[in-house]
Amino acid sequence: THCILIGAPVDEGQRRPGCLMGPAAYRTAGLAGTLTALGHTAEDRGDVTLLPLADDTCDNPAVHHLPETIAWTKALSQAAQDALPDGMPIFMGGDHSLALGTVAGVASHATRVGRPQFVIWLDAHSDFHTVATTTSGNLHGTPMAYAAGRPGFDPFPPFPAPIPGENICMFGIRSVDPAEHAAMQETEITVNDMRVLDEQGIVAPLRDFLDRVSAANGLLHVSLDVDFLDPAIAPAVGTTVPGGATFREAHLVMELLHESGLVTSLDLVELNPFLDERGRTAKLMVDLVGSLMGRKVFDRPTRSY
Ligand code: DIR
Ligand code: MN
Ligand code: MN
Ligand code: MN
Repeated sequence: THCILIGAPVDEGQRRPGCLMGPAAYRTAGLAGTLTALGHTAEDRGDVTLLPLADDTCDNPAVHHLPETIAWTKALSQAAQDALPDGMPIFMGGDHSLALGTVAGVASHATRVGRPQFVIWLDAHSDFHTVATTTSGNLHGTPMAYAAGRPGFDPFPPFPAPIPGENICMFGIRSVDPAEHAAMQETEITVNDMRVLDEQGIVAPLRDFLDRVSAANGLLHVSLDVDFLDPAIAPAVGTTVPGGATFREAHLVMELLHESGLVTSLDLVELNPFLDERGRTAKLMVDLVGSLMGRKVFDRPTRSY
C-alpha cells in the first residue's frame, strides 16, 4: 500500500492545548518507518495549513473557534480528495474536529468513483452533536453528525454526500450526551457500546460490519480516537473515560481490519503528547497502525510504554 501521511495539527476543536503537537509526535514515534518495515511505501506530505479565515458565526454562544474549524474542514477535505487517487491517506491529528474535513473529503471521493462510503468510529464518544446542540461548544464532538447529514451545521459547507446510518459503525462508546443519544436513536447507525463488547467481544460485531462493507464493495474510513483506548494504556488524551478498550482488544480490532483488506483511509485523533511521558501513547498508536497495516503478533516490537 502507498501510505500518504498528512499532518493535521488541529487544536481548536477542544479546550486543552496540545493536540497540535500530534503530527510531530507520530513522526517522532516512527510512523513512516513502521509502515516501510511492513513493506509499504510512505510519503509524508507535511502538515496541512489553514486557509484564510472567514467571519463565520452561529446562534449557539457556546461554540468557539468556528472560523478556524470551518477553514480546517475545507483544507482537510481537499487534502483527502487530493490524496485518495494516489494511495491511502493517514491523517495524523489533531483533535477529532479534523474529521469534519477528512470524512467530507473521503465521501466526495467515494461519490466520484461511484462506490459507497463506510465509516468505523473507534471512540469513547459518539461525536454526534451539531453546532446547534453542543453544550460544551467543542466542535470535536460533532464530526459524526456532520457526516451523517444531520441539520444544524449551517455555517459549514453542506456535507458533500451524507453517509447513510447503515454505513456507520461505532465501537467503544461509553460517553454520550442526552442530545446525541436522542438523535442517534433516529438513525440506523450501529452503536457497539462497551456493553456490547463486554457481552459479545470484538470479533462478531466487527465481522458483521466488515461483511456489509465487503458485500457493498464499499470504501472504509477508520477514525481512531485515542480515548477509544483505556486511559491506563493511553493517558495522553484530554478526554479520558474509564473502561476503554484494552491493549489486546485494540490490536485485535486492527488485525481484523487488516485481514478484511477494506480500509482505504485513516484518522489518528486526539493525541495530546503533552499529557504523558516519553511518547508512550504516541508509540502505542503507531503500533496499532502497524497491526492495521499487517503486522502480526509475533512481529510486534517489545517496547515499554
Ligand atoms: C462531549 C465530549 N460529548 C462534548 N465529546 C468528545 O463536548 O460534546 N470528547 N468528543 O472527546
Ligand atoms: Mn484559541
Ligand atoms: Mn472523538
Ligand atoms: Mn473521544
